[in-house]
Amino acid sequence: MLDELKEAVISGDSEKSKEITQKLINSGKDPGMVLKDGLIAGMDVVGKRFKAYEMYIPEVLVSANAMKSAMNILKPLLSESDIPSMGKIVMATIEGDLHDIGKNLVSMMLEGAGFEIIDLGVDVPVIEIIEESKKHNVDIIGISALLTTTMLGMEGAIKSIRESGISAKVMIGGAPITQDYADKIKADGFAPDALRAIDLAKRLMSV
Ligand code: B1M
Repeated sequence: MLDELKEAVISGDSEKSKEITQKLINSGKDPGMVLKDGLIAGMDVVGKRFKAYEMYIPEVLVSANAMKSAMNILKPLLSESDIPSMGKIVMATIEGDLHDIGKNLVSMMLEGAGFEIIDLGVDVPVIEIIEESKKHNVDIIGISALLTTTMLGMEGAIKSIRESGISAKVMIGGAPITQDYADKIKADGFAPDALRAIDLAKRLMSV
């Protein structure tokens, strides 16, 4: 049945993924195993297909939703140690910017890959990013910007984050951002899409 769950995630069937997850739990399966070998395994395939241009953003979102709805069943049953934690990430859309579709997609994919996400939402002042990062002792701070105007605020945000003494790595993304810009403002990393954001976050955790 774990394979069926994996397939339900891949095909983005929320009802089926909830139903199978519930059945697996009722039959006594370990919630950690359901998460790892069903949901995360499914999102892994989605990630690979997205990278190979065999799946597109709307389909990835639907799969991520199927995973999320099954997660609602599993979460109360999982102990801290069952939840694979690749690292803790604060995610935010920069101050002045209300775009969150890309950020949410990146957050969902990172969650699917095993990262713990603290999502601060949109239009987030850097002071809030700093306070929340300290509070949760995060490994990575992820900042998204979709406007060429708000993108410019990233430089000051990174400066303030560094000055606050936080050692978390800063990754940035969003349609107007380029690797050159990320290098210029001394971000630790840039990812052009949600899949590469996973690779980047994994890399940042290992340096
Ligand atoms: Co706005 N908007 N918008 N908008 N909007 C753009 C960005 C724009 C390019 C449209 C255009 O003119 N062609 C333009 C910006 C122009 C510019 O800056 N040069 C624009 C504008 C001008 C505006 C307003 C100013 C319009 C107005 O009011 N006059 C206004 C600004 C409001 C504000 O933010 N203060 C505005 C408002 C809105 C809506 C609210 C209507 C809505 C947002 C709804 C929402 O997000 N909840 C909206 C939308 C939907 C868009 C477009 C059409 C689509 C953006 C999107 O969701 N893309 C957009 C045009 C476009 O991009 N084609 C546009 C899909 C999403 C999955 O991609 O966000 O790039 P994206 O995320 C990708 C990657 O960039 C990366 O991974 C994601 C997945 O692969 N990524 C990261 C993103 N964040 C990352 C973080 C990472 C790593 C990777 O690490 C932390």
